[in-house]
Amino acid sequence: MGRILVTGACGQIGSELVLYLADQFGESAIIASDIKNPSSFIKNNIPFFYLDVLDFAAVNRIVVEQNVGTIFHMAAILSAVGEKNPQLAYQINMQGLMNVLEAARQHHMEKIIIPSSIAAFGPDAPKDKTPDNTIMNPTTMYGVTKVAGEKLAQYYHFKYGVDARSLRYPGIISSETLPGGGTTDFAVDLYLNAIDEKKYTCYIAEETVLPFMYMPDAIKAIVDLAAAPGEKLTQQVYNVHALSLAPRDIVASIRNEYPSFRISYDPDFRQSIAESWPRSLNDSAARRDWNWSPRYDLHAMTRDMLKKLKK
Ligand code: VAH
Repeated sequence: MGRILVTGACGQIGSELVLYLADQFGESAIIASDIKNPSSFIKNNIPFFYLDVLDFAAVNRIVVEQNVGTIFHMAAILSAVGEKNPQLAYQINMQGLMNVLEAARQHHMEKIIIPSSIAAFGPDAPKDKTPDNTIMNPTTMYGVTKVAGEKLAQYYHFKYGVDARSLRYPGIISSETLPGGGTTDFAVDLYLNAIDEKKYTCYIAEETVLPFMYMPDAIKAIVDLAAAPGEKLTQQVYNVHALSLAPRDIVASIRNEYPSFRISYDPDFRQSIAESWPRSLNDSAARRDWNWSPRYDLHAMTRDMLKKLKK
């Protein structure tokens, strides 16, 4: 069994995924990599390498020299930052993925896990219980790279037999690492400002419903998809769903512990991105094929978030 490489390991999901994988498989089985300072992994004795996923030679070198069998490819530019620099987002999200898939092909790696996103859907997809397979006309460069990335991974699977697996994440809420420039970052900002007893101006309208997932469930989903026996998988890309929440739902939940939490709403360019996405996803295939099911409801998430952020 080869070692597990996580790209984008300093990101919101990557940083918690690395710690979870090290706990499951042992620190020496994991290689964390990113282009940012890896402070937490050094403390946890997890091997860290500087890795720019645009550098194909560097990706190949780390795969060969470190005996990598599985890659969790978390390095990407997210939706809001991507709209500020669409060309960079395309370059990193597409060429980075191509480099990882090519390394998997050339070195016959065991599997590649690639997070996709609800951003792969556009305004003309069904808004509620969006199916795995439907109209996909994303209106952000990030969404374009997610749809294209899903198709590229499927090509590498059918043409070369690469075991590439994807799940479409909703907005992720977490306490350990700040989100990296997504449209859904406001959800984490709400908790942080409540803890600091600061008034928060939310850039998404209070009634705008989006799919969300608490980080422990997001980690469970990607690790369970990776661990699923290949013969159980009937598709390569899976919707996963947990919570459908509007800002006002999260605020109400926070006010159970912080009744004086003050909020105002001032939608910006990210409002139109949010409105182009589904409100909920049909994840029946993930539940059927690899037993997906979330554990956290809104109140359990809020209690755990506030407890962790207070530390
Ligand atoms: C973003 N957090 O906002 C990411 C995610 C569904 C949203 O892909 O871009």
